[in-house]
Amino acid sequence: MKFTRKTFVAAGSAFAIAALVTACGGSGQVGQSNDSGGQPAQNNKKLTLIPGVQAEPFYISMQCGAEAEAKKLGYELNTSAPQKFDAAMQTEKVNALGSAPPAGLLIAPTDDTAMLAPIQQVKNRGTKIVEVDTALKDTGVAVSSISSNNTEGGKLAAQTLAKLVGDKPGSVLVLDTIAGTSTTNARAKGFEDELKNFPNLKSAGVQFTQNEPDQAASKVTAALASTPDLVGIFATNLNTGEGAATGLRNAGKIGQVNLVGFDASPSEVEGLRKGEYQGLIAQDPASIGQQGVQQAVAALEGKPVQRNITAALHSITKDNMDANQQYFYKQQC
Ligand code: T6T
Repeated sequence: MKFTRKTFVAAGSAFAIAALVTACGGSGQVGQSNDSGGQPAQNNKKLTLIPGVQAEPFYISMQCGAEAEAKKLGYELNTSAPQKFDAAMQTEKVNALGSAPPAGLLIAPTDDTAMLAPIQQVKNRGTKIVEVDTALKDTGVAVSSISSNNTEGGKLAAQTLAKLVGDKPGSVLVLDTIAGTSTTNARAKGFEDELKNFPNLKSAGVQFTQNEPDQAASKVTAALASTPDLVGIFATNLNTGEGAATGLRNAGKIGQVNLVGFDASPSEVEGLRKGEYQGLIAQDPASIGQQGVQQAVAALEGKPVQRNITAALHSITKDNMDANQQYFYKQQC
């Protein structure tokens, strides 16, 4: 069955609308922040952003949105990014905030459990914590969390792949990053749950890739060898997508196995144009950074804070990509 522009745009619009409703207070709780971790909040007009990893277009775009908003609100925002998407490396960055931490910390925890203790320590010194993108399992630490609806994004990816494949029977592989990454784990789960609604499609399982494109490429090479009826791949983020495209290219299977990716990095966008991907689900990292700053500042200034904010997702295909360039991620602000 042909993958039509109408299908994707329609699904994407419904999605963006749902996300907007939530962002406007649909499921978020609004309340006065009185959460200072037992100490008075700092009042040094300083914010720090600790993303998941350095020099990666999703987080660069988030940083651009956060910096612009901080400037507008009269705050200074510094970014301190780990070299790899790794909890130990991110813990070093958190610990380096030391005994005089910023007033607000925007952080994308790389592990939903291992990052609890270091973040809690910063909170105990009076810093307001805002989660951007990923989140801790413990919902009592952050004053606010801003994230895409990742479960719904995974479901949308399954519906998209099912439409691409049509009635043909076959297997579908999911490439996740690391166990404990709240976002990609939710995307994989949403995808697997939704896949059960398409009886012609069988799950070939979820493979972890440690968020390394090379590992994603190898997993695809192995799956092509072990699963001759492989008809689709869902890559849960940009690194898994870039690796999957490499694996398909190396095997001469581009276009024969449908690839739906998450995110819209320059390399993924180029891959979509070339036909390596059949669909991308773009997030809005700049808006996640912008709203993260707004919530941190609201908490610091004793204004109402929204506990959960859902950022919009946008479905992009080759047909509609030129009209959706505003959702492509940046390499620099
Ligand atoms: O997909 C994003 C982000 O949402 C996820 O939590 C980790 O991977 C990315 O940064 C893309 O590489």
